[in-house]
Amino acid sequence: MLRFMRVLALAAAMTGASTLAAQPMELSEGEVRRIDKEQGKMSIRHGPLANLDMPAMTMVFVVSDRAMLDQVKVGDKVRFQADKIGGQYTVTRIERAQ
Ligand SMILES: [Cu+2]
Repeated sequence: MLRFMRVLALAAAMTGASTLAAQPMELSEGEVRRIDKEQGKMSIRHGPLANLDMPAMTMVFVVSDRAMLDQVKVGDKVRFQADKIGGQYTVTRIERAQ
């Protein structure tokens, strides 16, 4: 019985770990269309965003860190992560696609 419980616990731990790993690290594809340094925003043409349940479109995001606005240029293909923070769609991570 004890051994059975251990196997169950291990299985639960492994399932939980793989679910966690699959979600937050996933980056979405996009292309920078506009950068507004005064407002701290950028417009991105993006593919489907699974975590926000959003289809592909071009839209404006705020950025969680204004330094991001200097890390990319208009026309750059990017990989990014976005989340809804305080009711605003926010880029929380962005990198230029290689
Ligand atoms: Cu969108």
